Amino acid sequence: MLKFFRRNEEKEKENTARAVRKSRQTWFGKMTTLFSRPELDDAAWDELEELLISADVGVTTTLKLLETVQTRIAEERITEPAKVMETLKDEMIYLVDFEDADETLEAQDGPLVILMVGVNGVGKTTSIAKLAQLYIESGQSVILGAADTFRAAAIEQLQIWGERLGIDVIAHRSGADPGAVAFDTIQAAKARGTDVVLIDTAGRLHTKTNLMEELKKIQRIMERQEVGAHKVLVTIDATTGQNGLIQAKAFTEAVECEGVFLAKVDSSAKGGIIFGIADELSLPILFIGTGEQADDIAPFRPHEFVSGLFSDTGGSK
Ligand SMILES: Nc1nc2c(ncn2[C@@H]2O[C@H](COP(=O)(O)OP(=O)(O)OP(=O)(O)O)[C@@H](O)[C@H]2O)c(=O)[nH]1
Ligand SMILES: [Mg+2]
Repeated sequence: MLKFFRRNEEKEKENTARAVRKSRQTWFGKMTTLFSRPELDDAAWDELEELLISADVGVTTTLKLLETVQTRIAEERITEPAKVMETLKDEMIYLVDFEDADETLEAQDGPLVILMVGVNGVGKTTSIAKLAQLYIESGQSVILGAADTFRAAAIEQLQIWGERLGIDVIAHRSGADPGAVAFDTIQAAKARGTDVVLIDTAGRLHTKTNLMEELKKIQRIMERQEVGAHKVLVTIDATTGQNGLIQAKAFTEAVECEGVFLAKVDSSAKGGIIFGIADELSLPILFIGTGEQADDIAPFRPHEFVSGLFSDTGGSK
C-alpha cells in the first residue's frame, strides 16, 4: 500500500482488527473451531461450505474457493486440518490481492480526481471525509466537490466535513447540475494547484436509469478535463452483503470503476463479502470504513484482513 498512507500503522491495524471482530465472532471463529478437529470428514467440508456462505462469501465464490483448496491439498498431500486452514487462508488472500492496487489512488500532479458513487446511504460522503483526512495527513492538498445536489442537506453535510477538516468545498445551490459542480471543482483545483479532488455524488438506486445516465455524464465531464488522473470509486455498505454486491455491479457496468471503498465493516458480520466483491466485480477493495469518524479508515491489506478474520483472539463466542 502507498507509503504515504502508512502514516499510522498501529492505528490502521487497530482499526482493521476492530472492524473484523463481528465477522470473526460470528462466522470465521466457527471455521477456526472446525479446523481444530483431528480430521476433516465430508460433514466437516459441508459445514465449512455452509459457514462460508453464511459469512456472505457468496455461493459461486465459496464453491470456487473450496475446489481450489481441495485440489491444492490433494496435490500437496495435506491432511492436517490446521494446514488445510492455512491453505484456505492463502487462497483467500490470493483472491483479494490485486497487483498494483496500492497505486490506484496515488496523488499526482495535475490533480488526482476521485468521483465517489454508490447507492443511497452506503457511506459515500463519510468515506470522502476519511479519504480527505488521509491525503491531508500525508501532505497533499485537497478540495471537495458537492455534486450531491439532489438530497436536501447533502451540501451542508459535506460543508460541515470541510470545516472540520479545514478544506474548501465547491458547491452550487441545491438542485443544480452535478456535472457543473464537478467541472467547477476541477477548475478550482487546477487554478489553485490542489493535489486531490474528491467529488461527492447523490446516492441512487442502481435500477434508476436516468440517474445512472447522470453519473455517466459526470464521468464524461471529468474525463474531458486535463487532469493528472481520474478515478471512480464505488462505495459498498458491508452490512448489506450480497445485495450490496448486486447493486455495486450495476454501477461498475454503468461507469468505469477503479476500486471499492467498503464502508461499515465495523457494523457487519458479513466480512466474507470481500471475497465476493473481488471475485465477482474483479475490483480491488482499496479502503475499509471502520466507524463514523474521519480517522475510522484503514487501507485494505489482504493479509492483515484475512488473518484478522481467522485470528483466535476474541474466539468464536
Ligand atoms: N459504523 C459505521 N458507520 C458508517 C461508516 N461509514 C458511514 N457510516 C454511517 O452511515 C450513515 C450514512 O453515511 P453517509 O456518508 O451519509 O452515506 P451516503 O452514501 O453519503 O448517503 P447518501 O448521500 O444519502 O446517499 C451515516 O450515519 C454514517 O455515519 C462506517 O465505516 N462505519
Ligand atoms: Mg452522501
